[in-house]
Formats: sequence, C-alpha cells, structure tokens
Amino acid sequence: MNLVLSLKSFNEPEWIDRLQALLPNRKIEGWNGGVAEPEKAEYLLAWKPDPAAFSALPNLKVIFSLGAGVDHLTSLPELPKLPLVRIVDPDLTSRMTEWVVFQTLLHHRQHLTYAAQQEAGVWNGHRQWAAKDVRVGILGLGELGLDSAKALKALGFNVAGWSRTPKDVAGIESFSGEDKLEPFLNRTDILVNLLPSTPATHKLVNAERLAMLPHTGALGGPVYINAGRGATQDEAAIDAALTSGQLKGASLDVFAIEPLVEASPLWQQKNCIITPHVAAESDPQALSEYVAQQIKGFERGDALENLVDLDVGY
Ligand code: NDP
Ligand code: OXD
Repeated sequence: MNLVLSLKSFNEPEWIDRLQALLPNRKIEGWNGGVAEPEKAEYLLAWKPDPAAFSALPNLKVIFSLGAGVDHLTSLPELPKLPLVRIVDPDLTSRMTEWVVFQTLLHHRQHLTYAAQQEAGVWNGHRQWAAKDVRVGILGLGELGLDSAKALKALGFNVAGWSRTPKDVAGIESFSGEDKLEPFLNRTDILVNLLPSTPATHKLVNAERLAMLPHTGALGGPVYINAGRGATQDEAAIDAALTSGQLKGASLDVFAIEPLVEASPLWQQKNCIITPHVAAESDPQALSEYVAQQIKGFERGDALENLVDLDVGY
C-alpha cells in the first residue's frame, strides 16, 4: 500500500510531506531519493517519470498522472497496462478557463493595438465589434474545453466545439469527427485549442487547417489560442501564418519543446502572446487531496475516477 512519487520539475520532498500528512499510515517515498521497499509500492504518482520506475516497482496497481494531460506517460513504451488516473479538479479547470477567457478578450478588445499605441503615446480609438459577432471554436470539448465554452458563451460569444464524439450542450454548436473539422474551422474567428496530445492529434493544427479559418469575421482575421499541448500544432506553420497575415494574432502557452527555444521566431512575432505553460498551474494541496481521496476510495472498493482510455490515449 506504499506510494512512490516520480516527479520531474516538482519539489519531490514537499510533495512527500504533503501527501504523508493526508495518508499517515503509509510509506511515501520519492523515486529520486531512493525507494527502500520497491515491492511494497502499489501506487505511483508521476510527472514525466523515470521510465525505470515501472520495472523497478513490480507490484504497482494504479498510476496517477500529476496533471490533466497524460502524454508524458502514454508516450513511454515502458508504461505498464495498469489503471491510469489523471487530474480533473475544479481549481485547475477554473484557472484554465480564466486563461482562455483572458486571451480571448484580449484579442477581441484589440489590446495588442492599444498596448502598442500606449507605448507610442497615441490616443486613438478603434471601432469595437460585439461579442455576439465573434465565432469562437474550441478544439476539444472535454473537462476544460466545455468549461471555457460555457464561460465564453455567458460573455455573449458565438461558441462551437469540436470533439471526437458528438456533444449536446445548450447554446454550443457541436462538431465531431475528422469530416466535421473543415466546416468547424470555416466558421471560426477565434480558434481555441484544448486538445490532448495523442497520435490522432499530432500536428493537427497545420498550415492547411490554419488556411481554413476565414477572414470574413468581425476581427478582420482569425486568432489562434493554444493551452492544450504543443505537439498538436505545427509551430512553423503558425509563425508563417502570423507573418503572412493569415493569422491576425495568437496566444500560446504550450510548445513542442519546452521551454520554447531561444531561436524560435515566435518570440519576435508582435501579435503572438507567449506564456510559459502556466495556463492552469494548480494548487498542490487540492491535487494532493485528490490523489489521497482516490487511494482511500480504491482501497474501500470504490471505482477509480477519471481513468484514461489507453486505447485512445487520453
Ligand atoms: P479531456 O480528456 O476531458 O478532453 C479532451 C477533449 O479532446 C475531448 O472533448 C475529446 O473528445 C477531444 N479529443 C481528443 N482526441 C480527439 C480527436 N482525435 N479528435 C477530436 N477531438 C478529440 O481533457 P481535458 O479537457 O481535461 O484536458 C485537455 C488537455 O489540456 C490535456 O490533455 C492537457 O494536455 C492540457 N492541459 C494543459 C494545461 C496547461 O497548463 N497548459 C493544464 C491542464 C491540461 P471526446 O469528448 O469526444 O472524448
Ligand atoms: C497538465 C498540465 O496536464 O499542467 O495538467 O499541462
């Protein structure tokens, strides 16, 4: 019944202390500090883990991803076929919605233009269109996409979503499956990407798809926003689209390689806002309680929640 943590770029000792307070009757160890009794480890809490942990801990029963995304695990050939639980947490969801709404409003209310004008000491108002005239399209209508969609809808935007399976959500048009991607893009002024990284979503946002976004909308050109995963987009195509004017603006929180390399031309794009994968950085206490509750529930015989479907990869 022991829990082992293998966490890259997190403070492992702090996470051990926090979880130990919530699960006082078990041994909690950090992979990096050495595991004294590997055969007693039944749970692994992982973020970009050392793949050697899988074979070294032969009696694992459940793996927990310390994130909503699981590509850091599903991309590892060594990942055992065990129940994989991901984070679904209201605090994480609302932080993501804040980021998506903030970036959408920033482009909608022409903030980049006004920020440049302020720097030049220019007082010049521009015509402002209504939110109802802006068509937002959300790639991925799951836990995060749906919450963002509802918040944007409440602000008056014309919102649609694209997902693998159809959705029935009041006021939000649903597109699903590969054959509906083109019509979805054709009606989208602000494209928000909240897709997981899987083989099916790899570089899904490419030059061809960006060219499907219309120039007929109120903004005068499409905007692309991504806080899902960098692997789902072609960064060179985004850079080229910003340079050519096919894209009017972008907000990017995630990249294929993080940190974004110094040589990336995206840093120099005036109309591209870059944040360092912080869209939904979450409360460690809330996430620890989530993991502890799931372990206690599992041992009482309850079903694990938010299990990943390893066949589809998310
Ligand atoms: P969910 O699994 O709840 O939702 C994923 C959505 O994507 C679903 O609507 C799913 O469709 C859709 N989808 C997946 N594959 C395809 C496909 N091939 N074609 C069409 N639609 C597809 O995930 P979350 O909403 O919780 O999280 C989404 C992602 O956000 C995470 O995987 C992670 O990568 C990222 N993330 C980023 C953070 C950040 O700070 N930047 C923080 C947290 C998460 P369907 O509904 O039909 O299954
Ligand atoms: C996540 C993330 O997947 O922070 O939770 O990217």
